Amino acid sequence: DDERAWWKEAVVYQIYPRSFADSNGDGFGDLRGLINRLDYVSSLGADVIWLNPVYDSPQRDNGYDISDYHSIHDRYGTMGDWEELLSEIHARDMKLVMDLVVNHTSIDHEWFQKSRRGDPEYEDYYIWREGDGDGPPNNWQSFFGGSAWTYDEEREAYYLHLYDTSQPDLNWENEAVRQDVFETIEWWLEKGIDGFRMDVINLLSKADGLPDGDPDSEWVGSEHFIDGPRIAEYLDAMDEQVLSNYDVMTVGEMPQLSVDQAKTYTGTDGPLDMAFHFQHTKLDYAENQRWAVGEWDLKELKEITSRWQNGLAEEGWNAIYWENHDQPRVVSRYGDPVNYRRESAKLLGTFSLTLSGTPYIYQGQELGMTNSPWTSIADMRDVDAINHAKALLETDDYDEYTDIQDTISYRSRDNARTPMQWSPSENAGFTDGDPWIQVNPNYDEVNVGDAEDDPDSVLNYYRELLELRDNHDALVYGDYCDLLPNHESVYVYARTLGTHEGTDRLLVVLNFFGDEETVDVPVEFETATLLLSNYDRADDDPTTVTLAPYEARVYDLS
Ligand code: TEU
Repeated sequence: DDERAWWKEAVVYQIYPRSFADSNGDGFGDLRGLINRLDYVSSLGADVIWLNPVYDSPQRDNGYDISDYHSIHDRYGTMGDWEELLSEIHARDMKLVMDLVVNHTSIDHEWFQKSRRGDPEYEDYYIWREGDGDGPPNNWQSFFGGSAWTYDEEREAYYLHLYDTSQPDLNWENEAVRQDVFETIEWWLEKGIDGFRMDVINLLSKADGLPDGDPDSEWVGSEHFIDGPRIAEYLDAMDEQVLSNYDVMTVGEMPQLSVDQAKTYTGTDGPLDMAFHFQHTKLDYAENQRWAVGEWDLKELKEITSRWQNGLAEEGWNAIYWENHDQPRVVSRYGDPVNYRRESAKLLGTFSLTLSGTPYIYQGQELGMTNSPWTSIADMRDVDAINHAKALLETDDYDEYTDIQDTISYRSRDNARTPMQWSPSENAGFTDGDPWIQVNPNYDEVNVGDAEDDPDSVLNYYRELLELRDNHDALVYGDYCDLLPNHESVYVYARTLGTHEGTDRLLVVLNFFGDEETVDVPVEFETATLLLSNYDRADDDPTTVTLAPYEARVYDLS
């Protein structure tokens, strides 16, 4: 909707602290390293930093397994470092959004330790059930593979974990759990942060009786815990009791989110500002399977994008992204990392920065970082990829690791987690020690240092994109209209904003593949001027446009 708000005008830069910058040589990124690099983030033109979890954690799922919500994991630094980080971010006129992970905690959290011992105050903090005969209470699956239930010897019962076995789901039906979580949220807001990215926040409410799920669905059980029966009540209470007292932004991460649900969550009366959906991240699945890779189709991307752009035009707000710490690198998925790395990285960036919604850029995306050439599962660190590799080998379809190597390498979340590439020197300038995960060997070509010196770098193009968005309200508040929905390789859309001075209209023309393409655009654009292209272009007339491979152009008609 077109009501103004700072978080609608913002561009968010996501930082995965473990892989961003290591200041003390232990091979693990830290807060000091990040503080030292804040000028870089600010030079990009980013308004908000979303920081992945830095709370105390045994790091089984890289910090999404929290053992203490109120302290900083020691390898990241101290609370004092974090406070300095916040004030340095604010000093640069940027804002800080923290990750909120409250669907589950770590098994090391004090609440779980007390719960498993049957401490009366905490016994109902998690979802404990008796088994069904010799097996788990129901057929729900963990997102990381295998049953969503683990038997605990101490409590002599099963606990539910929709993610890793070390990530037990909190029991949101328990009022005490809700109040503890709300207090945690308030505690961080009082420290002065500017918002939250809420991990799997549409999974909090589980259906009564925890019934078996459809065994053929993509995630068995999900119809009983996605957008569950009490989710609106929980999130509305969180908003009323805490969030609404602060001028902060909130973005929900919501697996399997539909447009209708997004309107409820992010509309005027909804508890959140915006939400991440996943539909465009599944275009390269084969047969709806994450661990199978297929060809992707631009017409499907158009359908999905238009559905969300138009669906939330009046009510709700989009969060726009290609990459995050869970997604492989976008150039390796929807671009061409070999022949047109720069061009396709710029094209994909143009798409993200010219849509309606708040754009999110993941560290390294602005360099056109690519997937890593994994040669062995031993080099991988992601619990998700490692578990699924095991699970695939247990099926009858595959015999040995080489049969699944390509799929695991392509899909592993580790692709997003290789160290940020700062320079062509050893370990890409990320650390003086041994990095916790190997550096992508292309760092000698793809790195900040070289990109700074090159006017045609992906980095400098991203800077232009952010500036373009800053200068054109139509890119933030304008309507979206797909002008060429049936074309299989070129995407053309307009962003239009009526103001009292007149109409501000931008035209975005994107060739998503590696062949030259010629398209006609509507005659009203005859007089438009070219604002930006990822090729060196002088011609202004856009009525007939011949586009080079992965060419992107933005025209101004006002
Ligand atoms: O991820 C939740 C999740 O299931 C998706 O992001 C998933 O990875 C995606 O649908 C794949 O296409 C969140 C965090 O972002 C992730 O890092 C954590 O491992 C997970 O929750 C558990 O906290």
